[in-house]
Amino acid sequence: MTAPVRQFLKDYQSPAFQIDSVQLYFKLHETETRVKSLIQFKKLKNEDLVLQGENIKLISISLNDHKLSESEYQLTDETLTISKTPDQFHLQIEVEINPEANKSCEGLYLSQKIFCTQCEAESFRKITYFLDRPDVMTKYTVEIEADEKKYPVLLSNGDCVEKKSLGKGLHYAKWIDPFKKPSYLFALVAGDLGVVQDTFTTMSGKKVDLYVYASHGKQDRCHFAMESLKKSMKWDEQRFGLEYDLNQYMIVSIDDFNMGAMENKGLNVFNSRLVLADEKTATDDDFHAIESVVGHEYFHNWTGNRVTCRNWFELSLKEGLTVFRDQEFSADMNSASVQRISDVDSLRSRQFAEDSGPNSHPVRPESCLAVDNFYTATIYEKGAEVIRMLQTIVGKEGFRKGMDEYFKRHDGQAVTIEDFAAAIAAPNNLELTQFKRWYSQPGTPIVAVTEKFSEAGTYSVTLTQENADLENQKNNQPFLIPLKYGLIDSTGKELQAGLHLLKEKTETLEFKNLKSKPTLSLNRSFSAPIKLKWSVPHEDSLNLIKFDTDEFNRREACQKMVMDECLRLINSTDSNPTPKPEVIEALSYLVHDENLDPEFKALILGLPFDSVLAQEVQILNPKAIHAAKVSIRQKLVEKCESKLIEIYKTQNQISSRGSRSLKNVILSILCIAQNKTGYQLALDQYQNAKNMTDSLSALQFLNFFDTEDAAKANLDFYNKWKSDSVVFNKWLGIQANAKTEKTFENVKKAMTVEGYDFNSPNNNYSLIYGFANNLLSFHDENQATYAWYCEQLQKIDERNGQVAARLATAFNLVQKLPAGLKAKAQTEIQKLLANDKLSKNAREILEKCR
Ligand code: HT7
Ligand code: ZN
Repeated sequence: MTAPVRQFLKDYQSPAFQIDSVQLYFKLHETETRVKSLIQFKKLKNEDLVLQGENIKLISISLNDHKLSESEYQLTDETLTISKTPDQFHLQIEVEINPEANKSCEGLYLSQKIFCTQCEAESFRKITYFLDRPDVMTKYTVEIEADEKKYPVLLSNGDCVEKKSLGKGLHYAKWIDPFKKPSYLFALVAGDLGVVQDTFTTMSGKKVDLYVYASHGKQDRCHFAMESLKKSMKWDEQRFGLEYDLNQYMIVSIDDFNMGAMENKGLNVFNSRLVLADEKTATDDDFHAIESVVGHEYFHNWTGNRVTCRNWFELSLKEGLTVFRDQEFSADMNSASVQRISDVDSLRSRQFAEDSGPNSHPVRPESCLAVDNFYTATIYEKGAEVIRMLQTIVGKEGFRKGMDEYFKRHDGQAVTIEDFAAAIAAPNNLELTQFKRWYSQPGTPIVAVTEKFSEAGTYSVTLTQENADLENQKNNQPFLIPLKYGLIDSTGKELQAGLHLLKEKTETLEFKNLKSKPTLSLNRSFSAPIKLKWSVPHEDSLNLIKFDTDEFNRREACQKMVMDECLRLINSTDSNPTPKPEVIEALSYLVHDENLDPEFKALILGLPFDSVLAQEVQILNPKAIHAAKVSIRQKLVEKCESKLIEIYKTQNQISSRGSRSLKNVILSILCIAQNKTGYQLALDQYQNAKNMTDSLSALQFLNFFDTEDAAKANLDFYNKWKSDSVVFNKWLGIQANAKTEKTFENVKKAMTVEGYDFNSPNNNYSLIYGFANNLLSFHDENQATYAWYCEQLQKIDERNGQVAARLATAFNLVQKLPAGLKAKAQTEIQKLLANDKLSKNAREILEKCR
């Protein structure tokens, strides 16, 4: 195998050829699909024509109708080169591919007897030879021929202009996409599918036909996705003035998919877990995720499809912006503060973790081995935060003007992050040189906060960007940090609120004529993705917890207080450290607060995720992390057991998302604390559950008890759902996340049960990757967890490098492991790297972890 080549952003060259149009003809067959293409080229630079192609068999190639002999082109494993071409010409290429043998979920493959494609980022080249790069955009005509019985539904991008029977059991469909697009947005689906249909009338009065396809019998679970689609279409018109441009929009649900979903023009392909939902099979969180991802893929139609990326280093141009748009959509459809809290929780647990480990990279990376490794929390979530900061700086209206300018300048083009920033800046007269460091400098900025109050009534706050290094010109220059803030007095009255743009390494803000030291609420709504280094006096925390008008910071004050307490317990040399009474007192105050919205109350009572705590310790000790959380829960239950049970019972009478959320947080508190009533309530909840939210939560909390009834519930759930691919994954997730002595054994057993498919990315993510994220069970010096994990990773890598690379990220925290575990992990990583067949995807991640 040839060593993978590192690609660099700085080496970008514009394409040497343009493609004026492409016609594709697919003769679908499970093992011998034929693809004929007719491609019209125009030469732009005096260079060879180099087409990309991988794992495809070339049958024939002609240039301007002249069949080329082998001496007239050069073929390698990855390219087809024609040295001398006319200025304008057409190529006809025929290739053969084997979808059934393709287990990578890239290119053209079969998922449960459905032909489907996944071309982003560089997998169109697994379908035919092409200029497979996002800055080559062209118009596609697609003809499909297939067995009429096995594949009655034949879909591609754009509009269906012809459908007919060909006789001999075959049929045919022709699709034309009137919009130019890059090859990564090409899609084809063929199968025996059920459908739910609806329409949407756009703001200019055009009727659009909407379809959600899924395997037969699952149509009833497609309605929520359809409603989400209609809401997304309306929202994009209202918020950004963006209207849908084709006559139809299709979503297809597929079981075998490497990621969440794909925004192919007019023909989205979705992982079934993000389409199929009804109360019986989907949790409230699933419904929320479906609404958000349906929105995300829909919003790509403008941010990604109409205006795309010049090359993959610019991926955040479309992903950061589209995540920002889907977050804003979800905030408008639900509670805005709850949405912001969840988005930041996810950012902290995924992106901050990534950014503090060996695979940290800037939002616009400068090099890579595998383009697929760009699909990270940094590109998506930090990218969205950068856009959000721009909106905070110019205001919602200014941002809308900038977006209008962006589409005016770049519709139909493949552009860069620089182009986007320039479009936002123009109508707002902004100078963005310093701001753009957010795109080029990796890492989470740390801002240290010190406060002073003088007798003369002046309150001053000094803010210092700790990782800014004025000597080092490269990656440590001060950021432009938009900080929303407020000052409140001891009665909770808001004295001032504003936005400060922190530009220098150190700045001091002064507020005069104050009667007493105010409480500072800083980085309200998480206006900048930073860490604050700040020891907040307990009275200030309480003041914020009780009175902050910014709901995000109200919850943040509580999280910070609990986080500091967890860290104190984790780092304590005491063998059985006890939580401070004032922390338990504050939590108890919140438990008793009758005025809190239930969903918000559930969030404010939540403890920081393990992965967030892990970022703050020098040496990872999952047992201490777990013990700290358990002890806080136990003390809280000791203090207010009856109130907790009362809240559970009251909320259990109400059928709403917020009530379920609060009741299940209360149940988890009781169960983690080994409370007997909690156990009984969890059993009752499991047995009487009317929806998946309740039954799954109960099952999860029963795992805290090693009882026969808990085991019975686990088996019952498995038996009920083993043939339902979406729900079966939830069961796998429960096995993986359990915090018991038997978790590792149970995970290994789960791989052998009926229903487990080692080729299914979802099964592997839920069980194997899920287990790696269970810090307590995975990082266990008494078990051979790493050897087992790497064995699975290696086997998966042979078929699917993308899934293997995701699994490899579990070792991002290897440097934090205690010596014994670190040595074990590194031995296993070295073994993987010694295999020269290891995919470049997994290699790139693991090389940084060793
Ligand atoms: N734009 C989509 C990316 C995607 C993808 C990338 C690599 C391999 C498989 C993939 N499936 C989907 C997803 C999105 O952000 O909308
Ligand atoms: Zn996306």
